[in-house]
This record gives sequence, structure tokens and C-alpha cells, in this order.
Amino acid sequence: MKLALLALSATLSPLVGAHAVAHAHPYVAPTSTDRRSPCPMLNSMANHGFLARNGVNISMSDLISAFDAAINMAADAAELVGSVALTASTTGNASTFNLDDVDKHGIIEHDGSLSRADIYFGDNHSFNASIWNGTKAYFTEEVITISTAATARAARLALDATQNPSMNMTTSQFTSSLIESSLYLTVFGNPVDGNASRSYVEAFFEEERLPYHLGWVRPTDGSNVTTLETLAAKIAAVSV
Ligand code: HEM
Ligand SMILES: *[C@@H]1O[C@H](CO)[C@@H](O)[C@H](O)[C@H]1NC(C)=O
Ligand SMILES: *[C@@H]1O[C@H](CO)[C@@H](O)[C@H](O)[C@H]1NC(C)=O
Ligand SMILES: *[C@@H]1O[C@H](CO)[C@@H](O)[C@H](O)[C@H]1NC(C)=O
Ligand SMILES: *[C@@H]1O[C@H](CO)[C@@H](O)[C@H](O)[C@H]1NC(C)=O
Ligand SMILES: *[C@@H]1O[C@H](CO)[C@@H](O)[C@H](O)[C@H]1NC(C)=O
Ligand SMILES: *[C@@H]1O[C@H](CO)[C@@H](O)[C@H](O)[C@H]1NC(C)=O
Ligand SMILES: *[C@@H]1O[C@H](CO)[C@@H](O)[C@H](O)[C@H]1NC(C)=O
Ligand SMILES: CC(=O)N[C@H]1CO[C@H](CO)[C@@H](O)[C@@H]1O
Repeated sequence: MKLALLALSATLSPLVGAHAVAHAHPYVAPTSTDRRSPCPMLNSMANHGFLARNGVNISMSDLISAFDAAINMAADAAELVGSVALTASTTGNASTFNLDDVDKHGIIEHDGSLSRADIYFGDNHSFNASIWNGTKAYFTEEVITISTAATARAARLALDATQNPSMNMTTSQFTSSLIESSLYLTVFGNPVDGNASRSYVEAFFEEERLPYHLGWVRPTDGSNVTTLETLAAKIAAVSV
């Protein structure tokens, strides 16, 4: 009996912990004055209060804590992209940035996004349902494999090139875009094989939330720059 209870509590405790995290971080849609970014994950973290809900004065230590608590991603990943975000700071304190600071084109924001329009069309940062519809048309199965993610991304870049006469992606922006596909596969699937749940990915992009309501929990497998780059290389290696 005692052993059975111990076994039960050992099985349940990670889940209880995960539910406690979700409970302490409810989704609340942003108000009209809250700042948001072109990044669906920074926005989701703010919408769940892992980052300041007003999207103002975000520091590196805020990012590092949020990455760990929300998605089990290591500090090296937060530091890599967070240090670039800080170069766009308009807060008056070089150690913090506002989420909308990273709207600035050419810092991180680039053409050929999966769910955003290019700066050529005006709004470079808001979720754009027609562009996202084009991307998710490739998500025909319940699971988004590495191959599916690669195909959806390549199709978006190819279509964009026919629509935007000024389309321009530098080598580093092309790499960032690969990493962004690696990021969503990692968080909503796993860091090695991808295989993300389509419903989680759709809720994440469309509602900018961590899809606890669909059964998602903080990944048990940790990720970091090495895992993200390794998975990005697998995406790049798919022949599309
Ligand atoms: C310090 C942390 C981060 C910063 C400063 C940041 C910033 C950005 C920015 C500026 C973009 C827009 C790029 C574009 O033009 O498409 C972007 C896109 C994206 N980010 Fe983040 N990001 C961060 C972390 C993350 C994390 C942890 C994830 C995990 C899922 C993530 C997922 C994505 C995805 C999937 C996109 C592509 C959106 C699209 O193509 O429509 N980001 N990020
Ligand atoms: C953000 O930081 C700036 C400069 O450090 C400060 O003036 C401002 O009051 C802060 N805003 C919020 C909402 O914390
Ligand atoms: C700037 O922001 C950092 C990080 O939040 C904080 O530690 C520091 O006190 C701030 N500096 C000023 C002058 O407000
Ligand atoms: C979405 O992006 C397209 C360009 O691809 C643009 O024509 C359209 O106006 C955008 N939609 C919204 C709601 O901004
Ligand atoms: C996106 O696709 C959905 C479902 O097919 C459709 O209802 C919606 O009107 C589309 N939105 C845009 C902006 O194309
Ligand atoms: C593309 O953008 C880069 C960096 O912003 C710039 O140096 C380059 O001249 C641009 N190329 C074209 C063809 O516009
Ligand atoms: C990932 O998905 C692919 C294709 O559906 C499948 O072959 C593979 O076994 C999956 N990997 C894992 C670890 O589930
Ligand atoms: C990154 O994460 C993987 C998987 O958890 C781990 O094996 C590796 O040691 C980590 N690498 C670094 C540099 O933290
Ligand atoms: C640098 C730049 O032009 N960024 C633009 C991105 O889109 C927003 C919304 O349309 C503009 O306000 C920014 O100026």
C-alpha cells in the first residue's frame, strides 16, 4: 500500500508540477497598450505572464527565467537572441528592451516569415492570417515532421519571392528562419526529431498562447543552442 502510494506519487508529481505552472500562468489576451513583438513565443510568454504582461523593460535575466520556466530552454539560447534584441532597445536602459523594439527590420525581423508579412507590404510584425493559412496548408497530418516543416518553410519563401519584388534575406536571416522552424518543432515536439503536434503549433501561432488547454506541458527534454542548431541543420538538409 505504502509502496503503491509512493509509486503513484512518483508518477503524478511531474504532472502536478506542470499543472501548477499552468495554473500560475493563465493566458490573458494583451490590452491595447501592452507591447508585443513579431515573435509568437515572446508574445505567448507575455500573454502567460512568464514575461511582463505589458511587454515593457524586458531584461536578459527575465528572458533566461522565462525560457527555463515556460519551455525548458537553456540560458545560452536566451542569451544568443536576447543580446541581439537588446541592440534594438528604446527603453533608455541598454539592459532592457520593449517587445515592440524587435519590430525593427533587419535586427532580427526579416522577410519570408511563416505568419507575418514582409516589411514591403507595411505591417511586418502582426500575425497575418492569410500568410499563415498558406503555411499551414502543408500541415496535413496530426504531426509536423522535420520534412513537413522544411517543406512549409521552403514553400513560403518561394511564394514570397514571387510576390515581393524587394524580398531580401541575408545569409544570417536565412539561418534565423531555419532556427525559428527548429524552435517550434522543439517546443511543441521534441529537440531531436521535431514531430510537433499540429494542434499545439496552430494554437501557438494563431492565439499566441502556450497550449496548456490542449494538453501541452513544459517539455521534459531540455533544449539549448546546440540542440536547436542540430535540428535546424536537419531541416536544412531536407530536399524540398
Ligand atoms: C530572446 C528571445 C527571442 C527573441 C528576441 C525573438 C525574436 C523574434 C523575432 C524578432 C522574430 C521575427 C522574425 C521574423 O521576421 O519572422 C521571431 C520569430 C519567431 N520566433 Fe522568436 N524570439 C525569441 C525566442 C523565441 C523562442 C524561445 C521561440 C520558441 C518557439 C521562438 C519562436 C519563433 C518563431 C517560430 C518565429 C517565426 C515566426 C514566423 O515566421 O512567422 N522565438 N522571433
Ligand atoms: C521602464 O524603464 C524606463 C527606463 O529605465 C523607466 O523610465 C520606465 O518607468 C519603466 N517602465 C515600466 C513600465 O516599468
Ligand atoms: C537597467 O536595467 C537593468 C536590468 O533590469 C537593471 O538592473 C538596472 O538597474 C537598470 N538601470 C537603471 C539605471 O534603471
Ligand atoms: C497580409 O499580408 C498580405 C501580403 O502578403 C497583405 O496583402 C495583407 O494586407 C495582409 N493582411 C493583413 C490583415 O495585414
Ligand atoms: C484562413 O483559412 C480559414 C479556413 O480555411 C478561412 O476560414 C479563413 O477565412 C482564412 N483566412 C484568411 C485571411 O485567408
Ligand atoms: C539586402 O539587405 C542587406 C542588409 O540589409 C543589404 O546590405 C543588401 O544590399 C540588400 N540587398 C538587396 C538586393 O537589396
Ligand atoms: C517522427 O515522425 C516520423 C514520420 O512520421 C516517424 O517516422 C518517426 O518515427 C517519428 N519519430 C519519433 C521519435 O516519434
Ligand atoms: C544541450 O542539451 C543536450 C540535450 O539535453 C545536452 O546533451 C547537451 O549537453 C547540452 N549542451 C549544452 C552545451 O548545454
Ligand atoms: C523598421 C520598420 O519600418 N518597422 C515597421 C514594422 O511595421 C510596423 C507596423 O506597420 C511599423 O510601425 C514599423 O515602422
